[in-house]
Amino acid sequence: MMDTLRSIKSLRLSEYHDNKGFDQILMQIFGLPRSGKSSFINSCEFALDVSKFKKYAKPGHSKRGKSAVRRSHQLTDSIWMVNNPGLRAIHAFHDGEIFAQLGDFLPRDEELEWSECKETLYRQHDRLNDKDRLKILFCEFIVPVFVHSISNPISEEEIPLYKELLDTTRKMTGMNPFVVLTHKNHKGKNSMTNIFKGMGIKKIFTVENYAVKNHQPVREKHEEMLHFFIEVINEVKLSLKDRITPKDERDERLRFVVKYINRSDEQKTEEEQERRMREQQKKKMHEEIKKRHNDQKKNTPKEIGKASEPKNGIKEHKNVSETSFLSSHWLMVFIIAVLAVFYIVVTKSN
Ligand SMILES: Nc1nc2c(ncn2[C@@H]2O[C@H](COP(=O)(O)OP(=O)(O)OP(=O)(O)O)[C@@H](O)[C@H]2O)c(=O)[nH]1
Ligand SMILES: [Mg+2]
Repeated sequence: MMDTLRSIKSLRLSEYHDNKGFDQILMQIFGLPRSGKSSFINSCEFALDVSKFKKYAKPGHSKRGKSAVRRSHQLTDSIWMVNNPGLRAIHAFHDGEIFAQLGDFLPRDEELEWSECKETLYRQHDRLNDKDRLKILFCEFIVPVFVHSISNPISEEEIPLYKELLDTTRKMTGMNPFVVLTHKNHKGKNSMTNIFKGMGIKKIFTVENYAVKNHQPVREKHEEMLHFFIEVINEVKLSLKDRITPKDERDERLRFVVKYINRSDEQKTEEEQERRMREQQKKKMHEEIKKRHNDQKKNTPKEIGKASEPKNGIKEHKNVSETSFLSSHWLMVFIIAVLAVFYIVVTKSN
């Protein structure tokens, strides 16, 4: 255990041979309220430095209508954890605030309104192609860590929302989120693990956090936390091979977040366009029906006149000729009959 601890603490990402310019690992801790985010950060800190159990992680929430404060914690020379309390409910991520937090575009340790943050975000986005803009200050490799409590069951209907949140996080950060399941001793550990596996999550950790009332160091708990750090470090080293530069990645993340935020507006525009198209089609159909109706009206008197006439011209012709043929036929028979009677009368009288 001491060797593991030493290897974690001695990591210097800036000295790593293939670091692509990244010098920090930034674990972005996020999850629903009361999922155990603060306790997990405290437990991790404790595992790295037994002498230091912090009283209690400051609550991440703030006044209503304000953006939550993102508390940052430096754990080693190269490892930071940031507590992102922007996910207030599982259905409440579509405004994009949580992705702005995970992309590290919202200030740390400062309380700001989301609307103000959005303005700053847009200004940064507008300057993306500006050559004179300032150099970026952060060269951090972002590792998203989703914290969820086993005591908080996930219903069938909620699974797609969790999946969408985690998929979007993966698309933005380029890394499949790590999932930490707290309250390990609560029943339902296996089914919860399977739910996240079903969402495509590969790295799932179950932990029992230290708490204010219970922070006697326990070997098993410490090992759990250290195992988590080792897995994160290994994954970062593996992923570095496919990475570009910290600046380009940050720019890509910023484009992604702004597009995501605007996405709702785009969706609205698309819906409006669809609605207009449907209305136009309806109008066109209406006009056609009206036109047909008018045509029918115009044709009606003719049709009354033609009522006894057959509709098909050829048939009509046939009928006329048939009638005249029949009538001439009977006329002939009649004439022959008259002539025959006349002949009989004449011959008898002779
Ligand atoms: N039994 C047990 N309790 C835990 C565990 N993790 C957290 N808790 C308790 O759950 C409660 C919420 O934990 P927090 O760490 O404050 O959760 P949070 O996600 O930071 O909450 P907010 O900051 O309010 O969003 C606290 O009472 C913790 O002591 C755990 O693994 N096991
Ligand atoms: Mg908290």
